[in-house]
Amino acid sequence: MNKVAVVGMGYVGIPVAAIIADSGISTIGVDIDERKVDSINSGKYPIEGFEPGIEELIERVVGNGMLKATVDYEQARDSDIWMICVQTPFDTLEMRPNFKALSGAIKEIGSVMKKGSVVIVESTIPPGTMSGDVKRWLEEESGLIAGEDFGLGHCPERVMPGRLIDNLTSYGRAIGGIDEETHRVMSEIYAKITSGKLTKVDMKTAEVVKTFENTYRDAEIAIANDFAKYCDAIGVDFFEVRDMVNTVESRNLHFPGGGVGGHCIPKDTWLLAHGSRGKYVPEFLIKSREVNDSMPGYVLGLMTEGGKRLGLDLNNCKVGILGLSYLEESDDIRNSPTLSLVEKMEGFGCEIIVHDHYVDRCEDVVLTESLDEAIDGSDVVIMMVAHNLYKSLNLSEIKEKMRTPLIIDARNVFSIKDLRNSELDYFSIGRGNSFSDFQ
Ligand code: SAJ
Repeated sequence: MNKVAVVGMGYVGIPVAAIIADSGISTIGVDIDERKVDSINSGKYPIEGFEPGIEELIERVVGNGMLKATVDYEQARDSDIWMICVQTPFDTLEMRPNFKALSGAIKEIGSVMKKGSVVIVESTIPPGTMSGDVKRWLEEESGLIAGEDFGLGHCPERVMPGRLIDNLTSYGRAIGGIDEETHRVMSEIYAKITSGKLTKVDMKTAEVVKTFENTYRDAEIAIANDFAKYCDAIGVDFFEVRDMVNTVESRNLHFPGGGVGGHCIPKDTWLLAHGSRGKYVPEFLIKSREVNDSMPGYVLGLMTEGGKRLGLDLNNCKVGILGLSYLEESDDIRNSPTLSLVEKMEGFGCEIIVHDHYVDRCEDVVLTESLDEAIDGSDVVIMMVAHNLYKSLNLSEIKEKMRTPLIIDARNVFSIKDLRNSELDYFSIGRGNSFSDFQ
């Protein structure tokens, strides 16, 4: 194979393209966002957040000409392999996948792809999508037949923010090919990307591997959230319990928190449920999703309970929320629990200021990069993301700056000991601290 095209220059597509280019294969990254294309072509990684090794890798492969990016699919016309790494969100209002990016990419590819090429989807999709929509769109657009004139495959991405290159080059992969020839080509290219085990399966099995992988995590987090609510209700410290339960090697209780965000976990349960096309409804998994979606509301409940106990008029107070991104040390605000919390607070008349030093713009909130602006004169400070910066905050200094000393720690950023010594009034999710802790 002489040339690979990777469509979708996001946090999945960029390292995929760069690692293939670094293996000595001429690679072209395609994206509709000119800003990203220009950034990559200048040897820069266009996404914020901490990604070890990515800057040097891009600089090297762009510098030696093995990787270039473009907005023009024509420039990738002679690619032997197409890899699609675009987002596949789920529309929870319409209760169906939003395939705008996927269908757009596939139709563009269909209009230029050459006979004998192989199209591989890395994006997470409902089981049955490859042999359904994807195959149909490609055949309609190209006039070619999948499995005869071109290869078709699904190799779900498994990268995790903060560990992109490490994951990509070490994790095993499900190689879901339409036929033996596609399996051969996929095995050859993925052997250049990862040292992990490559397992040949059919396309639907590969689709299920990925949706199960994330739905499983969603359910694990929901268990932690439900346990934490239980512990709060009866005055037990969930984290103390968690440490003891997890001493059993087959247990792995996760962490409770103010919600489950990102563009993977919150949607993959719905993609999985959609994929069974009514033949089976995974009720437990859907309930887990609902538990996780309830957490921003739970944070709001702690705030209103605390405000009531302190005689706060929540219609005339200032709330400082620390953390907007969905995950610590990230700038990604997709499905951010903080956005859900702010939306739920719209009914109140309070002033809300959101701080996040990783996020430089968001139209939906009043955003500041100044911690003082978020904390000074506030009646409530809500810790929604465990950014490292927040872990070094001094609680006594916070108390001095606040008008009313109410802290809601939704990410267990502060130790209970420090909170107790701070003379602040507080709630931490799962710490079982009823208001008897208030001085
Ligand atoms: N979260 C909790 N409690 C936990 C873990 C996470 O509330 O114990 C929250 C986070 O705060 C965040 C959300 O869940 O809002 C998702 O966090 P995540 O750590 O799952 O990170 P993601 O969304 O980047 O998930 C990705 C997924 N990787 C892929 O889809 C390829 C997931 O499968 C990985 O397990 C996860 O990274 C990872 O382990 O880092």
